[in-house]
Amino acid sequence: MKLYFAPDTCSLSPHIVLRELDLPFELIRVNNRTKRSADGGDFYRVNPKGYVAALMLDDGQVITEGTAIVQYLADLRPEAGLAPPNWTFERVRLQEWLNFITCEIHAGSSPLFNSTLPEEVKTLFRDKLRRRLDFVAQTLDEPAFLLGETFSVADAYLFTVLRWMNQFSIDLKYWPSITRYMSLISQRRSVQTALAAEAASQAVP
Ligand SMILES: N[C@@H](CCC(=O)N[C@@H](CS)C(=O)NCC(=O)O)C(=O)O
Repeated sequence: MKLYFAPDTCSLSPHIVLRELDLPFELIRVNNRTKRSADGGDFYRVNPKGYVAALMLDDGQVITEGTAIVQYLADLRPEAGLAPPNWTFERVRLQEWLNFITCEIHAGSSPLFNSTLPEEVKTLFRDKLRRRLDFVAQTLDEPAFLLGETFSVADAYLFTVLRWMNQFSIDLKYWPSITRYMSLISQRRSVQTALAAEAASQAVP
């Protein structure tokens, strides 16, 4: 398998999951501006939508959309317990979280990366994000992880998007349960090796 990624973006989530599962994969860096990938190609040929993450399987099929990729990966090694089995109510809870993270936090963050957006508009998006984080913080008051006592693919994704908040002047220290959570997740071997591999990767022109 090949994971097409760009450092510090949402592709960190499937990257962490690949390392949690100890699956063999190749990490291919993408330049999100030029849309060239480190394997010499036009990234639009891999993902016509032009964004990371994209997972190319050994038979050449490509899966896009982070929430689909992480569930596909978790189901390759169900014994690792990164996603509850399909057709269970717990799986619905996982999907509920993945959808919340992707629509409310990930997509809710996207406008804040736009430096040309007026400050008043950014304030609206920041306030909405803060309300979403209030809800996340309440959930994390009790169990260690989003689904309870064990790490799941939703945690890989939540950790990934929460890392962006500092850039938007949203200080996670405001929510002690989130601060604790970020520290817990950042200590995982999978997270540390994924971040180190991304930092060591060669930039693509
Ligand atoms: N709906 C997609 C969104 C992916 C996405 O937003 N990727 C960003 C990085 S976090 C990207 O590559 N943006 C570059 C672009 O859109 O040109 C998913 O959830 O996987």
